[in-house]
Amino acid sequence: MAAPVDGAVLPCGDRPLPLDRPRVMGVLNVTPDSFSDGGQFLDLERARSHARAMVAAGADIIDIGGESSRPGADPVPLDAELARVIPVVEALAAEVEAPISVDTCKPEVMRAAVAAGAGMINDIQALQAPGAPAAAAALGVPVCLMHMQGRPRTMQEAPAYDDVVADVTGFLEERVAAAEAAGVPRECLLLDPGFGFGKTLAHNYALLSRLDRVAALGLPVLVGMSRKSMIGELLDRPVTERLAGSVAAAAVAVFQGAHIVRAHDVAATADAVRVAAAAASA
Ligand code: PT1
Repeated sequence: MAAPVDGAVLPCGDRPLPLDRPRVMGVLNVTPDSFSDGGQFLDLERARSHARAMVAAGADIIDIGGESSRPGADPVPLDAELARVIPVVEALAAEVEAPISVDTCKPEVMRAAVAAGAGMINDIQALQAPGAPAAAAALGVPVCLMHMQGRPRTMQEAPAYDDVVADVTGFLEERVAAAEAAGVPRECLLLDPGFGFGKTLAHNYALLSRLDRVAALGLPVLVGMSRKSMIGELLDRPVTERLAGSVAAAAVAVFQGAHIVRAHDVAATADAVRVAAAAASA
């Protein structure tokens, strides 16, 4: 684990989360077009049972998202996102002990989700939407700032960087400064290099290999590689056959300093990150 955040505790409302060991964030998609669940969890009851199963399998956080961000995905209107996400946040906050994170870029969704019991904001646009920095500052919960080049619909058309590691870390530093300037305390910030978000296969693996540079910024690092193209393209495997590759990537990330791994396959990921953390701290 990266030294600068040892002892950090994420202030997720009434469910503070110590980062003394690597944590697994279980993915709960409530989108009809989600890239690997096929809209299976649109139904509230299924979302609840899936979340409970992830907690039983070792999930430390449940990340609820109502707007798909896989390559090619279209934006979702505010009313549709609220209708998908808020009932699920409300139900889960009442029945699972793990903190609930809301995967959104919209300040209105951030506010409604925290009012419904969410204890963390996961923003793939790193608070670049108008009103998002002020909303995050007022809500007082942890915020994950993620790097993305472009927007989901077109981000994989022609990703280009001078130096992907320097460009991504530079962007994250700038967004940390913007968040702090808006009143978000540093203790509330996490960083994510955004695997698969406007990146070629080579860009993604360069970032994974130099994830220590992101960790060196001194804030907790979150990563999401589960079932993504960076696994599938490398191995020539469809989305249903990416478990071993995803788990390997999670282990590498933790060895390189990641604190939270966002994953679909919670039990396997939880074991892998414990092995990686033991090796990293030996
Ligand atoms: C992520 C992430 C996320 N990923 C954070 N939030 C997604 N903080 C949603 C592909 O290449 O990495 N970090 N929220 C899912 N997005 C994608 C992107 C799914 C790319 C698939 C791909 O296949």
